[in-house]
Amino acid sequence: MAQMQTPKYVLVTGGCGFIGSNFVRWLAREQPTVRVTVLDKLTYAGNPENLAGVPGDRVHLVVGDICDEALVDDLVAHADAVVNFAAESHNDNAIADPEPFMRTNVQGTFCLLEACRRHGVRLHHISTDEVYGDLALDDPARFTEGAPYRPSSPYAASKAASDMLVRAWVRTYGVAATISNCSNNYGPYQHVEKFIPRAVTNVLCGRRPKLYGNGLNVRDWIHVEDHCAAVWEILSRGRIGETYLVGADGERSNLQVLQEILRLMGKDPGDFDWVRDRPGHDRRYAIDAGKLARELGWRPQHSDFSAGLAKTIAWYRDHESWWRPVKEETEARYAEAGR
Ligand code: NAD
Ligand code: TDX
Repeated sequence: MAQMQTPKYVLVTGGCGFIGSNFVRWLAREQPTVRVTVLDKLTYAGNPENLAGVPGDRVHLVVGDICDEALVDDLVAHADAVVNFAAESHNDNAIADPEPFMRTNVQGTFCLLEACRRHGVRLHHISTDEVYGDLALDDPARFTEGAPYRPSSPYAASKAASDMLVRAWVRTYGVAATISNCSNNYGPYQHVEKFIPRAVTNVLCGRRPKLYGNGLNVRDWIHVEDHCAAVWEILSRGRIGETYLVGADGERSNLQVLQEILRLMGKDPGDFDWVRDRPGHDRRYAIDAGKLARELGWRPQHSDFSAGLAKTIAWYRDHESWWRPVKEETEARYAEAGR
């Protein structure tokens, strides 16, 4: 059954994080009649400044936890759709302490599903390609919607668990939910703990970027704006109960990405440090987004990775006051882990 009704009141959880805040800004620009409530706990990864400039009549911020049953119940009751971006999202943090990942990613999704069930509200759940595990570097295959779940990290396992809950709530209770599993996003407002912003801001502060292991691990990069457009298409026109993979044919090794950053920033291609590998480091992710293209006509607009990267570097150069306050503590955490 197609979801034909365009939502007007959308609850965006995790809307002060990287992708959630890009989605709220995308909605304000592309769907100006939609009213948004953001529910965000403002963890280390959430920053209300990420919503600066979005007109106040379009977005309202509620600071709170997706595990808070009473709060979630009240907010869901007043929405006609929920998009769940709220999550603990960083693999290295999950390796150091998986507990918050189980709470927010698993318990929090359960709490949202129960509220959506009680109030008959549509849910779109944001997930990741990491639930499918990894592919060999020389494997011609890419992930499709039917690929088996084989998470290899605590973070991926928590996201896989949340997807399973969503599927079960659709089947058993008829909750009107969809899931999207996207590949690695890049763009403005990404926390400096993540690979691309970490490397760029390291160069900007005179530090050498760090490359894990042998640098040959492959990630499938997509610009965050393309992900946001895909989420809207699925939310407004996707088939209930379906999973859609989102990706932009952007496979590159970490070494290639880092050397492109160094080139664009006028540095020598060898100006980085090799550091010890991440335990359980997935080798390669690769997305086949054919279903999304065929069913909903979605196509990525930011197909020139170098151009997108150059704009992202310029954003970090122009927004030092945004990332500088958290840079030292982030690098101190990495130093403890030897990375
Ligand atoms: P992020 O860490 O930048 O943002 C997460 C946001 O959720 C923050 O604003 C944080 O304050 C909020 N949050 C955390 N716990 C919460 C809780 N208990 N209650 C309410 N709010 C809470 O993450 P991101 O990179 O924007 O990722 C968003 C979603 O997209 C996640 O579900 C992630 O798994 C998924 N995803 C991310 C990528 C990527 O490349 N970043 C790729 C695919 C999927
Ligand atoms: O300094 C670094 N050096 C490095 O080589 C960092 C921080 C990372 N890496 C490597 C590890 C990964 O192979 O770069 C790659 C990307 O690392 P992250 O930015 O930590 O992303 P990843 O672990 O691939 O997960 C991301 O994509 C899938 C998001 O953080 C997840 O939320 C999403 O689900």
